[in-house]
Amino acid sequence: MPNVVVIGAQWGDEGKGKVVDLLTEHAQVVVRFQGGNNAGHTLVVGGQKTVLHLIPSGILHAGKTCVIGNGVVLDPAVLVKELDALKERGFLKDDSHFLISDNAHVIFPWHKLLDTYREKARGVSAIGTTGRGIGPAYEDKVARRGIRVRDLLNSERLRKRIDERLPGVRDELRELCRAANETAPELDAQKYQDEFAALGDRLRVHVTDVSLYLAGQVQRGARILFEGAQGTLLDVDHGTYPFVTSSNCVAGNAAVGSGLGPTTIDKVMGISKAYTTRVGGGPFPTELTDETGDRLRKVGDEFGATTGRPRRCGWLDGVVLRYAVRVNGLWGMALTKLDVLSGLKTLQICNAYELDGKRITELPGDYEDLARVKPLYETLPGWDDKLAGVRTFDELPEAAKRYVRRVEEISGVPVVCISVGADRGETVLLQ
Ligand code: 2SA
Ligand code: GDP
Ligand code: MG
Repeated sequence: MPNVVVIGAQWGDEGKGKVVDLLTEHAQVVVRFQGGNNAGHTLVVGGQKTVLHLIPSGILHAGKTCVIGNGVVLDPAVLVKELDALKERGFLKDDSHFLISDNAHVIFPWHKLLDTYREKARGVSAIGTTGRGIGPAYEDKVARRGIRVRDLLNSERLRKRIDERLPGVRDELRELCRAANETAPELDAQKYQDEFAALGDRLRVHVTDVSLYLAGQVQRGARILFEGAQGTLLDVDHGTYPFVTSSNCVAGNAAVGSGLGPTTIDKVMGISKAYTTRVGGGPFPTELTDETGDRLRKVGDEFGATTGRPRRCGWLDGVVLRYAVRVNGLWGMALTKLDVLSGLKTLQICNAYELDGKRITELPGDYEDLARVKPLYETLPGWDDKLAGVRTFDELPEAAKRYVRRVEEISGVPVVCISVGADRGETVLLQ
């Protein structure tokens, strides 16, 4: 296997965790390069479920190195909890198999407060964030006032950074709380210093120059797997702005967020569900607010892996997939949750939109236009057979084969993997 980037081709939760876990067998290093613990990546192995928020989805494989790149925003308390839980279960025996970039930015409690109060202030136009402080932490990074993992390793420097940042945070929180008729929470610099310096001490053994480490691995011929979080349509540049997350989720950021050059990347694999989901606000042309949508949510167990929020569900959107192919340079697609469609008499795939009476086949750039489009569907026959036991393409019912082939035609890339259940083994490999 060459160096592969795994990217969500929709609005996240496509099953990236499952696919990365599966592909880790053929890699030596797995890297998260953007996002933070807004992500919820679910792995099921032998019926046992693991939900990861920060640690790369290769962690269940002994002997592989999992890496958090500079592009991630890191909540150290969440990370320590995740590490402890995995160690308790017997994973991560060797500390040198988990590395954190010294340049990754840190999420502090005030980022979460700002996230929550800003969402409240937005009222009906709230983004529907996960409340994990992701946006405010990335803002601080870009504003050149962020606090990085390297700062946690020196308590005095950490205090200096906290003292520099807190006055501005206090002002903004006071404003937000005044508007919400609430009392602004107290922010205690000493407490933050003590708490985060202790977390820094705990993580110190894992912290390193990740760019340098990865370059050495590439030189040695190790295969690197890059694990995207969220999805293409949540990308801050290429997604349905402003209803997006605050990082670049597309494949190009795998290089920036890990400190490797783009020439390191050989292939980009997109992950798409056999239908579509979205959590949070923003346009979603193929959304189903009827009983079919409810059925997809129930059968697909579509609830947020981080917040538990019900996910919005709808038909597969081919316009979105073609867009994801373009902006990520996808080589192939893994099609997940095909089993969830079993039992539906007919299936719909959107292949174009109607906007102001005109048929369009590309995603409109303006989210308000996207909110107005009417999806144009083609109808395909469904199938009744349960798919969980299927392991080869030939074993699929004819209607399911036809559905997969149509996805390939519409998206323009081959379906290289089909997932028919949450478990690692419930997979059909086509290439
Ligand atoms: P944020 O918190 O600032 O990144 O939120 C901004 C938007 O990005 C969406 N977002 C997500 N969408 C799908 N899945 C995500 N991870 C969790 C999961 C979500 C959950 O795996 O299920 O548990 O609710 C994720 N993270 C961010 C978010 O909904 C906003 O629309
Ligand atoms: P990620 O964020 O892209 O890693 O995806 P999530 O873990 O948030 O959501 C995907 C959900 O679908 C998880 O609960 C997975 O266990 C589950 N899942 C993944 N692939 C399949 C599949 O092929 N069939 C079914 N039924 N569930 C799946
Ligand atoms: Mg998820």
